[in-house]
Amino acid sequence: MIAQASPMAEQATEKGLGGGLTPQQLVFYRENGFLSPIPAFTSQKARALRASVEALEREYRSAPGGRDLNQYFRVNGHVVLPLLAEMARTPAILDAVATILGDDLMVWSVELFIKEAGTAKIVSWHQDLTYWGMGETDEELTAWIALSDVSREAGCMRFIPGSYKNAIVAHQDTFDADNLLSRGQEIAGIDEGQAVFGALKPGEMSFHHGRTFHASGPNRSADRRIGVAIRYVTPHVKPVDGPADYAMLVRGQDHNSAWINIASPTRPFEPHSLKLYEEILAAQAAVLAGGAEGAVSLYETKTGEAGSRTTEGSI
Ligand SMILES: O=C(O)CCC(=O)C(=O)O
Repeated sequence: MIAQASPMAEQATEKGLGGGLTPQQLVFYRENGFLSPIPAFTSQKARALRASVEALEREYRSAPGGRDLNQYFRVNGHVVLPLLAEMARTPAILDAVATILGDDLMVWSVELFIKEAGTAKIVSWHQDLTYWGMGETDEELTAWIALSDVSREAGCMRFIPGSYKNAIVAHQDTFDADNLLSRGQEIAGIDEGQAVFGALKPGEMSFHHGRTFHASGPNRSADRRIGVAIRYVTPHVKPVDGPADYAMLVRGQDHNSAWINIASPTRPFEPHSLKLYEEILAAQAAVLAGGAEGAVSLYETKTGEAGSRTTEGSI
C-alpha cells in the first residue's frame, strides 16, 4: 500500500489560496466562460501531489480490478483513489468554485490528463457537455489543476472567449489515436486566431464552463504534462438523457437531488469501490458511449456493451 497525500486543509491558509474569487475574476468568467490562472496549491504541495500520482503509477502497474490504471486515471478516479477524491475536497478550490456555482457542490468526475514528454497527444476542440447527458446546464464547471509546468510548449489548454454562450454545437467523432478524448470528438471550423492560452505553473488551476470551446496541443517539452480535471456540479443538475447518475457531495447540502450520492474511498482500489466503479461506468456508458460509430474504450463495461478495446489509444 502506498502513502497518500497528506491532508489538504492547510492549503486554505497559504498566502493567496482560499477565500474565493474576486468580483473581477467572477465578471471575467461570466463574460468569457473560462478563468486562468487561479492559485489552488503551493508549488511544494503540487510537487507532493505529483509524487503521489507517480507513486500510484509505480504501485499499480498490474491492472487493479482487471483494468489498466489509465482507465481509473481517465474516468471517475475519485471513486477508487482517495488521493483524487481528497483533491476534489480542497477548501481553496471549493471556495473559488463556490463563487460561481454557490455553496452546494458535488463532484461528478475526477480525471487525469497526462501527456508524456515529447509526444503527439492532443485534445481536439470540443465542449465538455456534449456527451455527458446533463443537457446544456450552466451549473457545472471544470477545475483543471496543473501538477507540472503546463506551458504552451507542454500543450496547455486554449479557450475561445465567450464560446460558452453557444448551445452545444455539432461534434464529429474522429477516434483519432492521438486524441485524448474518448471519441476524439471535434468541432470543425474554429477560428484559432481567437484562442487564449491557459498556461499554468504547478499548483495553479483554470476553470472552464461545460460549453466553452477548448483544446490543447502536443507536449513538446522535456517533462510530462500532468493535469487533474475535477468536474463540479450543483444538486440542481439532472441527468436528462439516461439513467440516474452518481456524484459526491463535497460542500453544503444535497437538497434531494437526482444524483445518487457516493462517499470518498478510504484506500486505493478497495473491493467495494471497484464494484461501485463498474456500476457507475455501466450506467454512464449508456449515455457517454451512446450512438458512437466506433469503439469508446474508456466506457467499455466488463460485459463489453459499450464497445470493444479495438481502438488503440482512444483514451
Ligand atoms: O488536458 C487537456 O488538455 C484538456 C482537458 C479537457 O478537455 C477538459 O478538462 O475538459
